Amino acid sequence: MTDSIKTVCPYCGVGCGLEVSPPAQPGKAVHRDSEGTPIWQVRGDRSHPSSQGLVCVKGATIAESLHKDRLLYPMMRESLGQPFRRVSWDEALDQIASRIQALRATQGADAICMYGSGQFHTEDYYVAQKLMKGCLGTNNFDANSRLCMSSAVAGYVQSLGSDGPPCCYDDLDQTDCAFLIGTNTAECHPIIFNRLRKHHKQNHHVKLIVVDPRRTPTAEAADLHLAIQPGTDIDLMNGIAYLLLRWNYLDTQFLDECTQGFSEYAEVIRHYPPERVARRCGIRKDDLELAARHWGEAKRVLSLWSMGLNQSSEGTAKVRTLINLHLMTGDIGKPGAGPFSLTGQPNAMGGREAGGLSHLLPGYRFVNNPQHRAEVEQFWGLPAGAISPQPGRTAWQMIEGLEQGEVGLLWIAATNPVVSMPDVERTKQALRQSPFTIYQEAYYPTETTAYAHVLLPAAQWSEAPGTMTNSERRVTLCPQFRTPPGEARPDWVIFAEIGQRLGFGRQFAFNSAADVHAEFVQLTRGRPCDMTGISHARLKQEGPLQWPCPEQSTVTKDSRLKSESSSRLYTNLRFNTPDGRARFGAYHSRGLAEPPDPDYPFVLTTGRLYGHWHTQTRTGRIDKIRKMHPQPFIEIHPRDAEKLGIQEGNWVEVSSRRGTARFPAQLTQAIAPGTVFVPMHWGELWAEAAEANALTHPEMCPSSLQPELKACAVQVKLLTPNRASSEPTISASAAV
Ligand SMILES: Nc1nc2c(c(=O)[nH]1)N[C@H]1C(S)=C(S)[C@@H](COP(=O)(O)OP(=O)(O)OC[C@H]3O[C@@H](n4cnc5c(=O)[nH]c(N)nc54)[C@H](O)[C@@H]3O)O[C@H]1N2
Ligand SMILES: Nc1nc2c(c(=O)[nH]1)N[C@H]1C(S)=C(S)[C@@H](COP(=O)(O)OP(=O)(O)OC[C@H]3O[C@@H](n4cnc5c(=O)[nH]c(N)nc54)[C@H](O)[C@@H]3O)O[C@H]1N2
Ligand code: SF4
Ligand SMILES: [Mo]
Repeated sequence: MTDSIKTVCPYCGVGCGLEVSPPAQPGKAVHRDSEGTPIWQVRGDRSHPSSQGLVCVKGATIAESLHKDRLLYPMMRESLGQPFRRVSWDEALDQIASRIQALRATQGADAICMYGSGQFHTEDYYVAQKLMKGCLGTNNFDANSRLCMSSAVAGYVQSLGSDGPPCCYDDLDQTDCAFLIGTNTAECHPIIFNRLRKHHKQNHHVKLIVVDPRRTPTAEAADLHLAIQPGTDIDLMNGIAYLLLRWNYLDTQFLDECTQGFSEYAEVIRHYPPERVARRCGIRKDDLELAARHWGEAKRVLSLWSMGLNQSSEGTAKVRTLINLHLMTGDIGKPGAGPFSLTGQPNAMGGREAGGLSHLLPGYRFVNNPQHRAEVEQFWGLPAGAISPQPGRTAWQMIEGLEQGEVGLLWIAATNPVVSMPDVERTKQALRQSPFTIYQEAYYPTETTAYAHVLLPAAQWSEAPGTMTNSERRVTLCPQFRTPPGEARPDWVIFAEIGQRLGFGRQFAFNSAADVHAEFVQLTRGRPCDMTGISHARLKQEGPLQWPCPEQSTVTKDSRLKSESSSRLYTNLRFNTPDGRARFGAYHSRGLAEPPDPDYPFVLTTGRLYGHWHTQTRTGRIDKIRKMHPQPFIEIHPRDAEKLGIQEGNWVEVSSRRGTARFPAQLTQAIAPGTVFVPMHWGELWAEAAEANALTHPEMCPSSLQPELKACAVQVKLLTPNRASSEPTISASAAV
């Protein structure tokens, strides 16, 4: 088709290529959604190396949500609860700029916070960093990736010397043993899972191990499912390490030449004999031994993980313990092997590259490194000392800052914290105290709208050009192919407008997203994520490119040659540490931050469903997906249900020390007794009192500062009389 456009799916970190074409095609009926509105047609892009033409239901239906319930104009109000009034962009931006100036003068720049998102383009991230960390001089920029990837980042940095998943999707076809831990890949990264599943089915020697307290669709496909007790991952992995050591499956040459710290680790794993580990994890000793046997015997072990490891009060330790296993057996830096963190959001990777957490600077740099700060200050044309050496507030620390009156302005963009933050009641209470909240969003309303003083309409994916990097470090250009509705503007343009109003004309004189990108990649020169060879023009011409991609990297027609240079990291077995050796991390598990007790006897875990995306701002507006997952629910084991007198479909009330929610019960053997599961997708606009985060707590990993969204203690009781099942409702009246 001549007038089709290639782009990347704006949902998950798999980053599938999409090919879109306009609603009206010559000689064909106009393509419309179920309500009759003409919409773009979407299909998989066969030429995209990451997905080879495949898409899941979310990517396939994306066009149905883009035009619905959009935020069209800037709006403002003096205080929460009042109606918003429409204002011009000039009025809104002038107000914001003068608020910022006033706060800098009275409370200092650290009273200003921005909370962004892995759904930004890299260009948005970069301009936001420059504004906050460079020009304002506060590192108070964090993103929802803090709730998502920060343990993976910390684990990679501490073990391998640098962030960056070392693997690529071709490894899915080349592994002998796939070890999936804390990831429901089948529902959350479906196109990766399809590829792995195919390889597994076609090659009988290939083993698939899944570690998850729930028997998810991912676990259903496994040769071995280890249904461990929530939070016992470190015990399990140290137990596997114990057996690898005992059975002598070590790669001693790799250990000697490429690693450091094994003897301290060997001291720790001595305490993990199989009987003890099996008991702690709640699994059979035979199964534990089988897992270790599979790992030890495989020539190439590929591990995949996501939130089951990261969202934990010991997330970094979990990630490092997994990396330890790879270091013991030398399963890294070669095809089919390696510790592969699956990124959740479409551009969480780009955020890491552009400095999108409160301790990072662009180009995999750190704010607490004087040389890194000096390099960035110089490049931005700012005086020495312009960038603060202190890491800024993390997502949750911004909430605490509001509570303490230390935050005077919170700018939220491309995330819906009133649903997705832990302890959402406390989050709402803190937002009610916020002197000035700016919310930059594509849709209206969302749950967070009710807590904003200023609403800024953002142009979303398809309406503004930019780039995104997927889990395998592959950068795809997302061209603009639709007109933004109303007065919506690209996120980076809004940030640059504020920068200019604050007197940084030179720093924000960008004419296009391509300009922003060209400047950003200069800051990656010589860094692990070198992208100086990537530009909008080259991406347009050649298609997606993987980093590292330094400037001199030549255009080669032979894609195998091209991928050999960048598809895997550490192929020379030199890591990014000062001595080039990877580091073992030796940890005992500290267990859950809030273990169950007689008052709150169940462990609640939370997560995702195949069709819905997070807080439903898009997928809740798509009929097909609403029908697929019509309402929230709680999964409970039949044995627990029986004790509580709960039958299938009964309404139950779930309470933690922080809040309460209500769900119809789904009885299933797929969850272990003592554990219950609730999907995270239903905020107060989509169902009554069904918020997973009404229950969760913000206790975090001391290293990554990522909250433990995967486990809290709850009580469950039958609600009588039974409430009739209420249809999910959407109303704009989120109370403040
Ligand atoms: N359909 C869909 N796909 C998505 C998203 C979406 O909203 N919807 N969001 C994207 C994003 S941002 C992310 S971060 C990813 C998340 O992708 P995943 O991490 O795969 O998804 P989750 O459902 O959050 O959690 C994964 C699994 O962790 C398990 N788990 C809970 N506690 C533990 C534990 O202590 N140990 C272990 N080993 N496992 C545990 C849960 O039972 C759950 O099955 O998905 C991405 N893809
Ligand atoms: N209990 C529990 N809580 C969780 C999790 C969990 O597993 N359990 N997972 C956590 C994780 S991993 C994540 S990633 C978060 C996700 O949580 P959120 O980030 O809150 O979820 P989204 O619904 O994706 O919110 C993105 C928002 O950005 C808007 N948007 C889309 N495109 C654009 C754009 O281009 N510009 C602007 N300005 N706005 C745009 C969307 O309309 C939407 O409102 O949730 C976290 N919270
Ligand atoms: S797997 Fe992820 S990137 Fe691919 S189509 Fe589905 S949501 Fe989009
Ligand atoms: Mo995420």
